[in-house]
Amino acid sequence: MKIHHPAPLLMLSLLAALAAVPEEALAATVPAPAVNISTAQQANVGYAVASDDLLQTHLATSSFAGDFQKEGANGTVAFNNGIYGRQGNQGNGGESATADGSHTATFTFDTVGGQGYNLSAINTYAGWDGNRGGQAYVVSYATAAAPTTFIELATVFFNATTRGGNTNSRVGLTGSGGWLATNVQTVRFQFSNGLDYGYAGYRELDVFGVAAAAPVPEPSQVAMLLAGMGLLAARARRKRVA
Ligand SMILES: [Ca+2]
Ligand SMILES: [Ca+2]
Repeated sequence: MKIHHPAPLLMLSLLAALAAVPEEALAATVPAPAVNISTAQQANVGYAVASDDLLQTHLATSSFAGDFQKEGANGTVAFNNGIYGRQGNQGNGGESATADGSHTATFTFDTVGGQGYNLSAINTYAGWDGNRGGQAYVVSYATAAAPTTFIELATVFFNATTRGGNTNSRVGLTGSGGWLATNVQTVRFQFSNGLDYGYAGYRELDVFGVAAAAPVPEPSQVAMLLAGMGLLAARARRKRVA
């Protein structure tokens, strides 16, 4: 007596069912990061900046391209020293990293935990004694799994219009309904041209987040697969009975 064994047929059916899933549905499981960008500016009053963000607590290395010390500004140290700095004359050692389209700042976090960091927010600040307080940059990140592949997170262009006295600006990036980015090992700022008065005087870059946990299978994907197998098995049973 020939025993009918449905297992190979089941597997083929399952593969066919998976292949039939529309491409849009598969793409939807890996959404592109949606970023909310907020901007603010104020005259003659600085901002409170953080000293406990990832660029101060979990930075391993940083690298820079460009002259960040125009007009005597103190340069790249200003990005992550937890200091906003005083109002008034920003040159001659004042708290600023001057930057425009020929400037890049790259920050790589430590590898404690081995999975990178999940970012919750990035806040950036610029200020000058008039008119260099805007911000323009593209911020990208690379993950722990692909540390040399940069993914663009957001393009910022905030031509702060406060004129007269001291210009101060704040730009805030947050994730729309979740993390800003996950498993991040490196964050890169590529500063842009186009602001009035050319370069801007950046006062601080605050990057917030927590160490990422080891990856686990997506529960929804496992559930879908099990449900699909159950359906096919039930169909096979009905066919055998008929
Ligand atoms: Ca600073
Ligand atoms: Ca900081």
